[in-house]
Amino acid sequence: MPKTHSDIGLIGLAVMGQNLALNIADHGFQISVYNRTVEKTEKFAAENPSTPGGLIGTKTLEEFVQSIALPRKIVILVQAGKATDAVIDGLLPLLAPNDIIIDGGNALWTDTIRREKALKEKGFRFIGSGVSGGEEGARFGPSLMPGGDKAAFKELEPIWKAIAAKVDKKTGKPLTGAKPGKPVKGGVPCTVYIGENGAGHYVKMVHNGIEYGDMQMICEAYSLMQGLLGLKPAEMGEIFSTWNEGALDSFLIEITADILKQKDPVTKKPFVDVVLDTAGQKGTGKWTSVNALDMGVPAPTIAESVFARCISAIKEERVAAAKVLKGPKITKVSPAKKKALVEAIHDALYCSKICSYAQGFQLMRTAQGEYGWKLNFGQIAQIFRGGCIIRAAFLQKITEAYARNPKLANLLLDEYFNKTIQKAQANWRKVVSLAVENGISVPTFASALSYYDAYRSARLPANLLQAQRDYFGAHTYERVDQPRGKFFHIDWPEANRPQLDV
Ligand code: NBP
Repeated sequence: MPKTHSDIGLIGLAVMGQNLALNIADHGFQISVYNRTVEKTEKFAAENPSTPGGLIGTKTLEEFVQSIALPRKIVILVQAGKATDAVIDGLLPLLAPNDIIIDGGNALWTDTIRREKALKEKGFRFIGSGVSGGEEGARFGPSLMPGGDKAAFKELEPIWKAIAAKVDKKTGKPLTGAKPGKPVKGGVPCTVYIGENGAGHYVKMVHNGIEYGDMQMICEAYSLMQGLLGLKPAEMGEIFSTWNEGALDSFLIEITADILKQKDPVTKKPFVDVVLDTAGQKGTGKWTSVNALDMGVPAPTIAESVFARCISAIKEERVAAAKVLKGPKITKVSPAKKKALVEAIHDALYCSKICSYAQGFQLMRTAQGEYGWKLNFGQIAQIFRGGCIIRAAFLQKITEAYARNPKLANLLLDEYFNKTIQKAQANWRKVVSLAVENGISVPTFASALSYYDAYRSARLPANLLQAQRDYFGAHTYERVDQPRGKFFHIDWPEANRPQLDV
């Protein structure tokens, strides 16, 4: 018998909404669902007549709202942007004070800040929750990054904790094996209250930026093995499987191994060889990079991963350019050196990954100052361990680093990461040099190395740069022999006159 009122409601029955609704119902919560196109709701409800909690399909927004227990919890999972605003506008006249709207889409965090403020003024509560893990995560356990009204999240928390991915308490490894109607039992849920207003969506955005970086770095490792060693996809698949047993153990390495071993069902050729080399994007990597530029935080590796997709997209132009622009001929590495080179590429990937995460966490650290959030970076790394695309054993090391020092200025300064890079950097440099010598594009490996070298430089050539700025624009400069914050200017055409303190 269905309850008279559902525990929660969900609007938007595309991939994410359907899977999250089934996940919620699997955990014994009765859920009402609504979709703009009514046929989708009818089909979805008809296909899922007997979930543990119960799924109630509704045809109108009025019917949907009335079917949910007060104060209502309503999850929106529609296209981010205008669609989310349209759904909220439609809901508002139907809601009661204190009802809670939860936006689970990939909203821009500034939109979430705006929506939370506007809804609070009208007496409603708003949570912007990052939902990571794609279709599979939504169905069997996503990583959930809720931000917004803290008291409202307390009311949502039992459901969010129930449906989130779970990791083993001791090892931090994701608990797998969930099936429809049979979620995993026990474990630590991959969700925690992130912070006020847009904090959850901000952290989700940076997660996606880091994901862009991880994916591009893996592609560069693949490209190097192919170019320098001439390895076949299946051989590389085996290497990635081996890597997945060690420090690089992660979802993305695991699926890369699977992909490289996969044959194309049509031609029986290696599957990767028949996939066109143009990558799409939905914008969260770009948002992360634009925000890094806006806040003046160096996140070059993440930005390079977005640009790598941009350059991949201009396929026809590249094909034409390839006929005109010449580079060095690739010198294949001898088979005797294969093992050492594979190990070096592994190390280059791991070091680059550390730098990319260091940049992502720097972004979150700066944003918390900008928006007055109190972010717990160790906990954030912890909830990335299960459910989401960047889940990796490596995240445990980040949690441990912030446990050692919650005020850590940069992950690179943590003893584990510092020692790891010290041990591996000769290999990293060798790989980037080989890539440059052989004309193989490695934008993230190279930019991560450059970031590392710049970050560890007590003196950069910006002295010359600032002098140039003073020369053409009278932008002034600080001096090495004077306290910071004291500015000087030279009247350049007559530079030998005594300098001015401005
Ligand atoms: P989409 O982002 O493709 O959105 C489709 C849904 O939005 C449909 O239910 C559609 O209703 C509804 N919708 C649109 Br479009 N305009 C609407 C409007 N004006 N009023 C009401 N409903 C409207 O779905 P998705 O891929 O499931 O993603 C949902 C959210 O989750 C997005 O914000 C996405 O960025 C985020 N996300 C997606 C993934 C992923 O792997 N796909 C992962 C993590 C987060 P209709 O059926 O009537 O057209």
